[in-house]
Amino acid sequence: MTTPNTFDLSHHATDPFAVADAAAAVIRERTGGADHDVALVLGSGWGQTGDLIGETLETIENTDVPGFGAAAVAGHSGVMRSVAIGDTGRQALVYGTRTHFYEGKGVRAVVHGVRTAAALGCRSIVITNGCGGLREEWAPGTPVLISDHINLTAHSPIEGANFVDLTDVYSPRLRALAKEVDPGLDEGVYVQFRGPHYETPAEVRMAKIIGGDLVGMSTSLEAIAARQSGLEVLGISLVTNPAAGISKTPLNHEEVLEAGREAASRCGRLLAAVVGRI
Ligand code: 8IG
Repeated sequence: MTTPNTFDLSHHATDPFAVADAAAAVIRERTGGADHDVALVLGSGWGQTGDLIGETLETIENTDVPGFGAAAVAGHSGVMRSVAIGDTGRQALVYGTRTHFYEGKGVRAVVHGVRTAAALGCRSIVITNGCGGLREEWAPGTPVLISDHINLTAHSPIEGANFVDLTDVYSPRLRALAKEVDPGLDEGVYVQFRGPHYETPAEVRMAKIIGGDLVGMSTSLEAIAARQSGLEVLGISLVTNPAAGISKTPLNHEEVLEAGREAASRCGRLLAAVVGRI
């Protein structure tokens, strides 16, 4: 026998996929073994939209599920729900909140919901967020399909030499489906900053120069993890405010919540229709 290794670098002592399996097992048990083939992450402004997908069959406190924590953002809900998808007989797993990278819990915590969805058997995931818009024509309350992203966190959810292809992170098939449902939808490139502070006007100008249309603090790390797990990804941003320097007024979180309330019906109908046909 070798000497016990007392120098336990605990981060590597845990397998994040094993924790996702444990989480999926709890969700499966709480939902009577139901099949879930799509998951949704409801970001800022999207909180009420889950109800339009269908009847909530089960509500599970995040804190009851291995690896999940309570909601850290005002307006987010610290529960996940199993929702009937219309009358299709299928169910969606709807996360009422997410862990943000800026919480400092590490990237594994950020993508745990995505990995749990994959462990549960989901084939696709709809990742939503509230964000700042770089195009003046996108008034607060405009939903925009994410066509691609620029990850400025300098982190990846993938550990080790696993070179995941990100050519079509945001599924062209699902974007086309969303446009069939709502032909007025625009597309844009999402730039993930670390946050939790908003950008300076100079950073917003930079985001535009490097090809961005939307700025936010989530989604791209989750989308990368989803692709690693083979999930098809639909990303939708709700422009809740013009990014700093695009408008004259300072940013505040109340404006974000208000834009969400106003856009709830368009966004809810969009999510419900897409999930019903996914
Ligand atoms: I809601 O303007 C929301 N989230 N980084 N910038 C960034 N994140 C956001 C913004 C924004 N609005």
